[in-house]
Amino acid sequence: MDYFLTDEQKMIVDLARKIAEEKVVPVRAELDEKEEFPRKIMEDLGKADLFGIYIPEKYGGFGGGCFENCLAVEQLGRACIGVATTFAASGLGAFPILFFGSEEQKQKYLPEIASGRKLAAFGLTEAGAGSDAGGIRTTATKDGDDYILNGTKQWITNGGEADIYTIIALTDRGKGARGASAFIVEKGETGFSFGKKEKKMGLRASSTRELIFHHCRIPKSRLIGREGMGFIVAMKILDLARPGIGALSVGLAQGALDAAVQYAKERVQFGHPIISFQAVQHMLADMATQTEAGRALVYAVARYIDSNPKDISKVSAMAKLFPSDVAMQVTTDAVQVFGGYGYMKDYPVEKMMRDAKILQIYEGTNQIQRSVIGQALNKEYNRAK
Ligand code: COS
Repeated sequence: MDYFLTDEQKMIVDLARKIAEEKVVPVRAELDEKEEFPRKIMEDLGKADLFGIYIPEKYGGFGGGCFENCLAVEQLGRACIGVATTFAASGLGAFPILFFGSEEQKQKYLPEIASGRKLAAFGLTEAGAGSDAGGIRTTATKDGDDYILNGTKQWITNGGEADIYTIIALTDRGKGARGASAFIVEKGETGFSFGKKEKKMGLRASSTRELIFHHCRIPKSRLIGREGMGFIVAMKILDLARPGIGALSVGLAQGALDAAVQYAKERVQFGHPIISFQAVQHMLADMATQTEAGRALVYAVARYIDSNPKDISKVSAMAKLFPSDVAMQVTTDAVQVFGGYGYMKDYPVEKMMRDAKILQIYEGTNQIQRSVIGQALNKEYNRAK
């Protein structure tokens, strides 16, 4: 399909694809096996200026938007979503500063993130606050010109590896979600440490770790926006980031489809390549159709978001929900096309199927996405009455 990309957009695709094929594919199985953080690959992405895609030129970026970011993420996801998630999570960590930060905060942090010199991470989730993001308990107590943070964030992507953390904490416990505020915390700050590194089913190249705040004192200049805006900041940046998970999903599905088609052409049974059998062809046809439908949805939503519409929650949830369900189905079917070989670690589809599961869980489970879409429909139809 031709999505009528501009020359600059084609360049992003080619660049990300080259790095994915030359730097990621050869090491992805080893990174997965050793649960190793892809530091060298992040440096390569930094040198290629890919971390700056969505950051305005005045802060050292390329000045692109959600669509350009999705194009890069898709190509990385095609090779390994552990690597692609590491890249994308730095964007998620940067978004609160980019969209809600002061000029001073943008000037201080965005050039470092755009160059890839520093990775960012976003800290919202806690042990008791996953889907119920408003249930966080980490506090930020005002003390003179400072805030003092206490609490533990859980399952934070890029935890321990990132240098810049955007954290949602309660400045007014009595107000629940409306008492939440967003802050910037830097690695190495006194009272800020990292807990256990999680051992995961998939996405094993990506670091997932606890962030522990114990009387962590930060200056008040690190508050993003105003006190009480934290929950809205979190919801809005998740709206902006969810199509990126859709793009990761499309990339993964495409990677699994590519592997399955290639294998089906080579594998001979009953005297013929298995791609000549209708049962296999129909599976591949469904995989290809679903993947293309996911891509078309992600591209359309990302382009729509870049037109700065007022409310993107519903379409953003759709752009995460549909492609991630597709990625789970397509990777599962890819293993089926490979048969017994697909279940072995010798072929990439085994890892792809393990990796796919997280796409239906992180950045809001697919049940939460359906709730967001359902609630938006309810509102729209109330308005229409
Ligand atoms: N954009 C702007 N404002 C939003 C919003 C959005 N996308 N979603 C909610 N809000 C606002 C609401 O309008 C409401 O404002 P008021 O208090 O002024 O009325 C406020 O936020 C609370 O909204 P709501 O009552 O809908 O919040 P809930 O606690 O019911 O939670 C969900 C809403 C479930 C959508 C939210 O908790 C969520 O997204 N959970 C998943 C979290 C997640 O994705 N975690 C992944 C880890 S982070 S990588």
